[in-house]
Amino acid sequence: MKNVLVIGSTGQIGSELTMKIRREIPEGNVVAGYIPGAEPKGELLESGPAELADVRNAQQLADIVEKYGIDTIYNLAALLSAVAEKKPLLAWDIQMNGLLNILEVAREKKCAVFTPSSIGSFGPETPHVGTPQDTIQRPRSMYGVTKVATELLSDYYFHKYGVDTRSVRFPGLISNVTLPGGGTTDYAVEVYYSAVKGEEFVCPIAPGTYMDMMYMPDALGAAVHLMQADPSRLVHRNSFNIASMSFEPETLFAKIREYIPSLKVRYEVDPVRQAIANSWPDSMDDSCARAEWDWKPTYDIDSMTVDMIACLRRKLL
Ligand code: AKB
Repeated sequence: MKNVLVIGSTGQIGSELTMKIRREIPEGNVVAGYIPGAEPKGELLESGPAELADVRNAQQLADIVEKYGIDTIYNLAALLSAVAEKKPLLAWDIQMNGLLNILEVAREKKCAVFTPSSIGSFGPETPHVGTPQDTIQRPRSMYGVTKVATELLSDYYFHKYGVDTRSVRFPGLISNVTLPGGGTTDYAVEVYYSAVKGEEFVCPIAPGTYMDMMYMPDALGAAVHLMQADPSRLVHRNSFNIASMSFEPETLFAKIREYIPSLKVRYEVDPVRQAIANSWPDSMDDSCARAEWDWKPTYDIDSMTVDMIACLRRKLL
């Protein structure tokens, strides 16, 4: 991995992943791909090249890969679960037609491709506790449908054409740099902002709803580490369960109150998000990722909370 294209570089994951790869591979070209209206700014813009990279424009992608000699593509273009339910055709266009364009460019130019999957690739019939690596995947949301299809299409390009596709199923990601938008797990980010700003938090997810969550530094580590893993050890490719913590909303709120006792929360459950959350795993079994490429998270709910609050206090106050 030397010359890298990050598609969706200004999003929640992309904004931090692009900077991490630039720091780790200073001799490479790490291109920040963006779409109009989501242009990179500040350090992201100044620390390396940036190019318009709309996944629906195959020629644009091929030109970037050619221009920079790209060997690895991180494809982070996606509508998250709640917004994909409102715009299912657009979600399909970005997530599936976009992926096909990327995989075709990768086949022709011999690039490796990372396209994240998600806990959203599971559905109501999936075993919810200790969700196995290989199990029933029958999601009922458009987001989930595109994530299962992403896994299958990525494996297809590996088996049929030898394209080096790899992926993880991300839990809800908690971060303090760029806000997520339109996800089911967003509450677990937003509550930290409310807590630090001293505002009441209105929670769209009901008490008692367990979901897998992860702190962004662990998620970024997984995305980089998997693409550098020894391919001869990989039994699976698209996609690996990865896990670090699983909690219900009230557990997170109690943890934040250990540091900010004044946090006020009111529940106003959003039926769309709640139905999606109910269909997702409570906790995934990530033993295959641990065995095949030594996956190991570093943060738990306590260390994440300490770091989130410290970072947001510096950013917001
Ligand atoms: C979402 O909530 O849609 C995402 C996800 C878990 O994939 N954060």
